[in-house]
This record gives sequence, structure tokens and C-alpha cells, in this order.
Amino acid sequence: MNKDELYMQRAIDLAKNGFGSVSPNPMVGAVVVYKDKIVGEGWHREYGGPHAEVNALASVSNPEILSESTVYVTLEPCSHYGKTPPCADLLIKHEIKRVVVCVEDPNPEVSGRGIKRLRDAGIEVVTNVLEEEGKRINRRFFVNQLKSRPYVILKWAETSDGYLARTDGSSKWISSPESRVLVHKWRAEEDSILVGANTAITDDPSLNVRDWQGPDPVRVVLDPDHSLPGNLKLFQDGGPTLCYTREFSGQKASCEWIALGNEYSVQGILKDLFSRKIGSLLVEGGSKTLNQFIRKDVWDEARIFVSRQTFGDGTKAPRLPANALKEEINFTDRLLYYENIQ
Ligand code: AOF
Ligand code: ZN
Repeated sequence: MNKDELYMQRAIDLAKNGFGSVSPNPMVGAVVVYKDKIVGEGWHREYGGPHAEVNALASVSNPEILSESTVYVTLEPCSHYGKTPPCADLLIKHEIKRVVVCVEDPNPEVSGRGIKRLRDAGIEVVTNVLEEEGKRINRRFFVNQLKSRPYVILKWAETSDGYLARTDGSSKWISSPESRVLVHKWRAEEDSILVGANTAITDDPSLNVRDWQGPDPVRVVLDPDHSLPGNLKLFQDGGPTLCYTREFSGQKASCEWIALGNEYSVQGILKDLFSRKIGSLLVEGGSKTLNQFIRKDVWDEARIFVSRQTFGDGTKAPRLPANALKEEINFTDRLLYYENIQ
């Protein structure tokens, strides 16, 4: 690692402190370096709050050294008025000598303009330092900006002979207790969680976070025919639940019904979720719902538990392209990570 990469790694580590409180904004970290010493650090702490550069510059005790300093930032400094003024202008105002950027901001309001503004002001700008990691930590934000939809993670558990459920539905648990703890961690990490009506009725899941510490995701249920009974567990705890249907035919459950009419489709639902500032979605089944996301090619990541059990018969688990498999982890179950990079 060269010096620029070393300081950028520190900025990336700081950025990660924003996980869970900045979505749908990106996680961003910044480091100020003067004469080979870190003299200031900051990160974007919460959605709507000051950006990383603002916090990093404010942490420098002697502002006079800024004109001889380098600022490392994990995302191109912004050039627009959002909820906060442009960070590029702040860096120019303080006459920063050099700015090192990890990755360009995909937000169409910025995308290259922040870097151009700095260069036009005579600041030396270096780009694409640890770019891959910068994109990876903000993969949800990149999908949000480039595709105008939430980042979609598919999750399921299958038997070693490739089944999701027994034919008679008597097989709620396939994965191990350890895998289930991991699922609760994942729930706490995403903005929303989705199941189809069949799963909501057959499994009667709560879809909240119990075996981990963290916020409950917004629950989303696909119910095209408006057939969900009102006594399901997910309607009992008063937490937010969005139920998508074609035509609304009378309130039956304590949730928000959203009737999409002819717009009812996986894409229509993702569009509506995104308009509600939902930046990520964990799809927990069942087979019909998962296959819809796969068929329409609207998924970004899949996390699949493969248990030791065999069923011999039942509902077949979905299949993903073999070249999308990125990692395989062995613990009580096998865990397969797929990525859908287009
Ligand atoms: C930066 N530094 O720390 C962040 C940036 O509504 P606002 O004002 O918070 O602006 C949000 C947008 O600003 C966001 O979509 C992304 O393009 C950029 N985020 N930029 O220079 C930061 N968080
Ligand atoms: Zn900014």
C-alpha cells in the first residue's frame, strides 16, 4: 500500500461508522493530512446531517494549516445544494492543497462536477484510490443512484438436494439455529424485508429482528389478490408493514395497503419503495416471489443456506447462474454468496 492508499483506507474505515444511520445516503469518510500526519477526521454520521468533509475540516484545531494539507475522501465531494451546501466549495474556501478521491459520485447531480470544480479552482485532485472498496461499501447507494430502485438481496435456505419446502408445507425450518441468527443480523442491516402472500400465510413469520440488536426493517408483503387474513403475526405488533395489491378491496389488516392497478409488478413495487426512501430490500421468499425477482433480473446479491438435510421431493429451490457465485462459506450450513454484476 502506498501512502495515499493508507490514508484512504483510514477514510474508508471511518465511512463505515455511518452504517445503519445514513441510508439512503452513502457512507462517506474523510481524513486531513498535514506533513505526513493525520490532523483531522470525520464521517457522514446521519442522513440529512453534515457531510464527511465538513466534519473532518471542523476537527482540525489549527485551520491555518489547511492550505498545506491533503484531504482524503471516500466519495467525490458534492457540487450541489442538497440538504447541505456543496463540499467542493468548502474545500475551495479553505484553499486545500490536494484532494484524493476514492470514487466518483454516481448521483447525477454530482457525477464528475465536484472533481471538475476543484480542478478549476486550481486544486490538485487524484482519483480512483481504492476505488473497488469504495464502490463495494456503498454498493446499495450505487444501485440506488444508477437504477433508481432499492438494492435487492435474495435470501433462502435449501436442502442439499435442492428443495425449499416439502410438498405438504410441513417444513418451516431448513437452516440451522446459527444461520437464523445471521438472518436476524441481516434483517437489522436493511431498510426493508419482503415476502409473498403464500409465505406470509403458510409460515406466518413476524419478519422483525429478535435474535440480534438493531432496527426492524419495514415489512413488505406482495398480495396481488388482496387475500391476506388480518390475524397474521406481522399485523399484530404495530410495526410498519406495506402490503402491495392490484385493487384495494376493503381494509382487513393493520398495514398500509398500496394498490398499484396495472403498475403491479416487481418493478412497480420497487419503484414505489424507492419513492419512500427505502434503499435496500431483503427478499425472504417464497419460491414464486424469489423466482419473479430472478426472472426480471432485479436482484443484486443472493445469500443461500444449504443444509445437510434432504427432502427427496417438494418445491424446487430457485437456480442462479453459476458464474454469479462469489464465495462459499462452511459452517453449520453451507452459505453461498452470489452477486449479480451487470
Ligand atoms: C459528500 N460527502 O459525506 C456525502 C455526500 O441531501 P444531502 O445534502 O445530504 O446530499 C446527499 C447527496 O450528497 C448524496 O446523494 C450524495 O450524492 C452526496 N453525499 N457527498 O461530498 C458526504 N454523504
Ligand atoms: Zn458533500
